[in-house]
Amino acid sequence: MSSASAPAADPAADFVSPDAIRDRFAQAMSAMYRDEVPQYGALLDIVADVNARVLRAAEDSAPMPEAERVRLGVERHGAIRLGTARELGMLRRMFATMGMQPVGYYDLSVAGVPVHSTAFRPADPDALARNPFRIFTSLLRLDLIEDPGLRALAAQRLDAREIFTPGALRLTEEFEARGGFDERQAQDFVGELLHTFRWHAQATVPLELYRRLHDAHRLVADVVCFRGPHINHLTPRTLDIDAVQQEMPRRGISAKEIIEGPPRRQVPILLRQTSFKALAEPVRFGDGAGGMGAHTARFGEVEQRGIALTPKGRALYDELLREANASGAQSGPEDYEARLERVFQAFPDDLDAIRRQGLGYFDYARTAESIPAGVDAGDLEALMAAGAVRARPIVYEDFLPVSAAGIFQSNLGDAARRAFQAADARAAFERALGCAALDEFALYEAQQSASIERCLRGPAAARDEPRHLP
Ligand code: OOG
Ligand code: NI
Repeated sequence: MSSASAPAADPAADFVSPDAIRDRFAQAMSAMYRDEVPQYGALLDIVADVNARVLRAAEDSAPMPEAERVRLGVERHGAIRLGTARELGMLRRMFATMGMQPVGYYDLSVAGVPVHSTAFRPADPDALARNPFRIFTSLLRLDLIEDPGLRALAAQRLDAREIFTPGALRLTEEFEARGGFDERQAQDFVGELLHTFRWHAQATVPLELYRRLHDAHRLVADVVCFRGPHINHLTPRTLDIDAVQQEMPRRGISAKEIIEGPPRRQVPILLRQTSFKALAEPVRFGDGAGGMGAHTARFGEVEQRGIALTPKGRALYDELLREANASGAQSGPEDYEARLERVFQAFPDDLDAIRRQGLGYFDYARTAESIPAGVDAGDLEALMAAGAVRARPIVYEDFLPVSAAGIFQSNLGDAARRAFQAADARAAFERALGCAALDEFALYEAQQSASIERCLRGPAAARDEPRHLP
């Protein structure tokens, strides 16, 4: 306690900012995964080359601002799968120390995968600009394992494990008590948390149980049979995913045939992703000198991000993707790409049309101190027309795991009952989380509204940098 005469020390002054901790954690995860999965390193090299080429080509016409270049260089997302409600609740508290909050709820059971998920990521634009590191985090749904005996065995295994180190648990409590980490604590915390996401070449179960769990679903085995939720991929962001796709086989990486998501366009929307196949890795089974086997979990992925869509834009996107997937599911990759491009002609492909039709989110800023005479300073469209305000697309910061799987099963029986069950599952997920997941649309909407407010209210934006489309 400080005495009445001494000025109270401001503990916040010594705290490392959550953005800085997240940045270090992201880079530590990337270094660890590069060590563990050499092909990830090869993919990073390809992405760095392709991005450098795209940036060079745009240098004269639309150079990317320095801050965005830096963000691009460190930008990754990863994915993990947890086993219990306690693990999810605890991880939410740990990610909070790094400014990562749960955004969105994804029900993957509609794609036949027994998990539901959220994305831990920074929520505000400044934090995203610093380092947008995201971890797609799934929770296994044991209730979807049909065999009650197997379900009980799995639950027992999961309840018996501890995926966090004592140090990580203690530091999280200290963070919550004091409201921040000092330099030493921040460093220790990153080191401790890293252990949770390591690969374990030793399974915690005998091969026979692994096989039974694997038969129920391979993700069940992936979660239940190991000491912790190994990171299963880390994904860099590219400015030209088609170029990366072509380059992968040239450097000995066998990519999957189709890029998931929307087709190549002038104005990228949402998210396009491609990956290379998961590796079969040697695993020792049993509690001691058990037998050798293999487990396939870890892979590589790359993505290109585009503009965030409004609910109206997203509905159009979903409808078009469904249409492209429905017609002739049997045809080959070339046919699919051609069909996708044809179907997506119904989605406007210039920024102004997307904006005017309310399909995407934009960040608005004034471009000049003064407004030309005769222009209504309270009319956004008039300001736009007069060149006094500009609109830049807001980048999509979230995920498309279900539509990426190309699966839309609207015919699974009684729709009302399914909707009810889905609501139940979400409530259980959020109880485990310890809070509601933020609504991604509300975040983009808030950013857009705040920017409009600033334009109508007042002084010019400090800068008007040319903006690279994501
Ligand atoms: C889900 C991964 C989802 C993405 O990019 O959509 C994801 C998982 O398999 O754990 O990372
Ligand atoms: Ni991914």
